[in-house]
Amino acid sequence: MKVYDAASIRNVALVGHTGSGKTQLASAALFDAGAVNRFGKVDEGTTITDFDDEEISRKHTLSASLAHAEWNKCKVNLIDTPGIGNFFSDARAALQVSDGALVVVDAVSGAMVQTEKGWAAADELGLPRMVVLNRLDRERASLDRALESLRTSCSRAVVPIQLPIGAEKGFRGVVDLVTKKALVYQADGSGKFTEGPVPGDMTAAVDAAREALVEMVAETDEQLMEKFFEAGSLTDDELVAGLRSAVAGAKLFPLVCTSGLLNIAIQPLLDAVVAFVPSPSERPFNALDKSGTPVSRQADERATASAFVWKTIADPFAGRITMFRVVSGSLKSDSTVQNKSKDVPERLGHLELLQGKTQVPVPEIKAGDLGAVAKLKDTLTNDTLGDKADAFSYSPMGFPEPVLSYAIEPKSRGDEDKISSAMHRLEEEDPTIVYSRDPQTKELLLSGQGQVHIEVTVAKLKRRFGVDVNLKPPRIAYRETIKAATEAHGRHKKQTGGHGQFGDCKIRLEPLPRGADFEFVDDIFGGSIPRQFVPAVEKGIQEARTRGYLAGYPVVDFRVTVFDGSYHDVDSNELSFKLAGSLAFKDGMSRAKPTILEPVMNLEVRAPSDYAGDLMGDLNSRRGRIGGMDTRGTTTIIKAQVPMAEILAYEQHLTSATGGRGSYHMEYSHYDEVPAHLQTKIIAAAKAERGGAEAEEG
Ligand SMILES: Nc1nc2c(ncn2[C@@H]2O[C@H](COP(=O)(O)OP(=O)(O)OP(=O)(O)O)[C@@H](O)[C@H]2O)c(=O)[nH]1
Ligand SMILES: [Mg+2]
Repeated sequence: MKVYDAASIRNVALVGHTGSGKTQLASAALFDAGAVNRFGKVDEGTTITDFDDEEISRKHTLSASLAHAEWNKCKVNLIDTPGIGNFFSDARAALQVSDGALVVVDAVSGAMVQTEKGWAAADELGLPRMVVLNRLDRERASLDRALESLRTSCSRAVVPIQLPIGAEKGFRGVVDLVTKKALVYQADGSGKFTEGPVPGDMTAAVDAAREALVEMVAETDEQLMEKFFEAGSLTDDELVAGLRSAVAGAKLFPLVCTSGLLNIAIQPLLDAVVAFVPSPSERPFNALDKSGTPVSRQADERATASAFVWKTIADPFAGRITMFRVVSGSLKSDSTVQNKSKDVPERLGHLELLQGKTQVPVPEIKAGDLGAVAKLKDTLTNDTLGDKADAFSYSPMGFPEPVLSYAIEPKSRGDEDKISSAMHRLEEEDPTIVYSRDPQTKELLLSGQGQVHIEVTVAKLKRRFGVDVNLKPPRIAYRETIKAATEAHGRHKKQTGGHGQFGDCKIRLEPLPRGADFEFVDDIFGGSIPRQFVPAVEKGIQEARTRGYLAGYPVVDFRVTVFDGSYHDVDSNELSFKLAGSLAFKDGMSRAKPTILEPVMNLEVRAPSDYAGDLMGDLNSRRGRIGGMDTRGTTTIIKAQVPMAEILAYEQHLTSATGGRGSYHMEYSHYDEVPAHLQTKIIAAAKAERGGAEAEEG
């Protein structure tokens, strides 16, 4: 394997809506460039980048993966990313280590939710972009319609640099608007084509599109603008150079036309990547110095070595696989580097280049290139590897908090320990899942970005780590509280010969603001309860409040003040005062207007505006409170607060209601009171459950 310097590397991430054909496109590119000798198909499970069992069986990319090919003397690193919204953070991470994004768009549907999301993420990073208008061989595919949707939802600066030859089933190739050459393909998957003049019936369209391109390029640069006005046009060289710097500055986004499945017009796409996407040597990488001030690092081969870890894979056999971008210097196999984020040394074994799942060992990886290494000890995603003496680290990426939790339970008893070690490793691989134990219900909880995400994680647990679990319907963590202040009395007395028991206390209960949890105040004067027994009263109340009063959920946001009581010289002891506390609590709760609280979520829904009315109606019926509505192009964004209990299955609803064109984001907001008629149901359900449990115990 050759070693490439930064100027001869192109790092591009393929992003876009699920089903737009990213994986198929990567497969065609690798085949046409001769990196592999078989044209892999998504539908046959034979692509390089969808290699995971789960990806093959679902026919969707679930995790970003890396492949590479040599094209026009450059090493093109392709990162194929998931288009399903639940896995977006992996696409986001891929963009972080790329110098350009290939935004892949289905020519039938045009811009979709994940197109926009990918676009926005690239925008935030100031990343150069090209649009790949794919699946042009399909019925109802249209450059004009797709371009219009891209211009409204992504950017007005999307500009075709090719026109398609033939339409739908008859799509055969492209005319290059710069060179005015036509490439006509065999459309048999071989990727073979012949070059010729512009077909006669296309000359007018080609001239008009070329003129539009020239004008848009000229508008990005004053000097070019002047030349354009003087000469009435631009030379090919001026056009290419102008386009190159406009792309690098994210001022223009060239659009190319392809069919990944029929292997049409992939070579000109690769040509455009090499010609227009900047090399790592032109894009400094953001870092933070010791004081947290932003600094940037050049892809300078002679500088000290440093690398940014953008992804970790939990492989049950190979252990941890760490994927990184060498930002500066050169990383060497069998060397020791410093993990700057954790301030510990790391021993590097064999460095590897990745071709999907295939690992190719190499002696070194230079600045600007992407690679991997297995079995690092302490290094995880977001860490910086580098020189001990250097005082900077690369800016870490943010990951979204989970929005949904499911209780899981091992299918076979005794698998709990296995679950926890496997989950720990999956958490390293996927920072958007959280594994925990519910403090109230004691159940094991798996939290993630949505139902598909949870299902895929559970499937990984099984396939990779041999742990089979049942997914239970998610449980709502209700709480109880009080709405009125009251005084209460509890007395525990037992005198049946021998040693008796005596404890007696008077308490006051008062509501506290939401989130205050619990306060205990000792207001005993004159020793009506001996000092040493006051903690027992508190303990009794604490235990009683975690058991709940109405429906077994913990009672929160209230204060208890113990202000009086009495004792017996011989019979009083800790246990008696604990019981007295618990009795006083129950007595107080009966008058303190107890009520049930539920978690409420902040919800943001995006969908084509046609669906807005229906979606709002649906949210109302889910007890949602609409907080605002906004339109962006043809998309409507609805913001609402909805009780968690009402949107557990929202994902399926949204998908079916919008034909997959809607997306949502959800996060915890606050606790709010449950309406009375629903409280009755919750209490009845709890009673039924407890009845069962008590019968079992008895
Ligand atoms: N007709 C036609 N079908 C295509 C083309 N490209 C991809 N497909 C098919 O579209 C489906 C989705 O293709 P993928 O490459 O898996 O799409 P993706 O963008 O990677 O999807 P995710 O991995 O879910 O994000 C597969 O059945 C492909 O065979 C194309 O150019 N023309
Ligand atoms: Mg894919």
